[in-house]
Amino acid sequence: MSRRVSMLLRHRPEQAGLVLDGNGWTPVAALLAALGIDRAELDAVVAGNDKQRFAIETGPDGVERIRARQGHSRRVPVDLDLPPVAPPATLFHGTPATNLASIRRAGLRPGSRHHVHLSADVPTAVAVGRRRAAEVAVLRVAAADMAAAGYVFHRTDNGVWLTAAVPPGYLAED
Ligand code: HQG
Repeated sequence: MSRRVSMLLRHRPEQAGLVLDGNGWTPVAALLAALGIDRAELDAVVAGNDKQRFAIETGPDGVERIRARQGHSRRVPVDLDLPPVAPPATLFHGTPATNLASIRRAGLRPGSRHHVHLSADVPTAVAVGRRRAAEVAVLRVAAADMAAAGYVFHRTDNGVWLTAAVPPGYLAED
């Protein structure tokens, strides 16, 4: 059920006839109807999600709404409206070792998402890379240097760091 919610709120809302607003929100009631579950079941999915991927709040119109905190596909035109945040000196990115040659050439690219996703610590970066391969490389990103050069960073409420792209010159391999 959690995967299905991710799919609808981040990648393919139209699959269930959902419409996301410009900031990624959709009414809780619409999602419940699309999934055919009740509110208690949705609350359990949201609360039990290992990365706290979903946020529920009451919108300005008094209607309860839900969105994914990050990870939307580029094909879904969502602006999370997160403020710029000064990053720590170093952030981390875990990736399959087979991607390294390409990353050395091109830097980190957002691929099918809106942003490159960065981790605050090495264990988290390793876990992100492990989703895709057993042999993981962890890259160090000179985030404060990037920020000093004008690159913008955001941090989602669940601690994922986002930036548009990372040029090769700001990357180092452990
Ligand atoms: C790689 C999960 C070759 C990049 C995680 C990654 C994260 C390049 C893959 C979130 C490259 C894209 C995002 C280049 C980047 N050449 N490969 N130039 N630039 N790559 O899934 O960071 O569970 O879009 O290293 O925890 O793995 O969904 O990005 O391997 O927060 O909530 O291209 O997804 O969160 O893959 O993961 P992804 P990601 P959720």
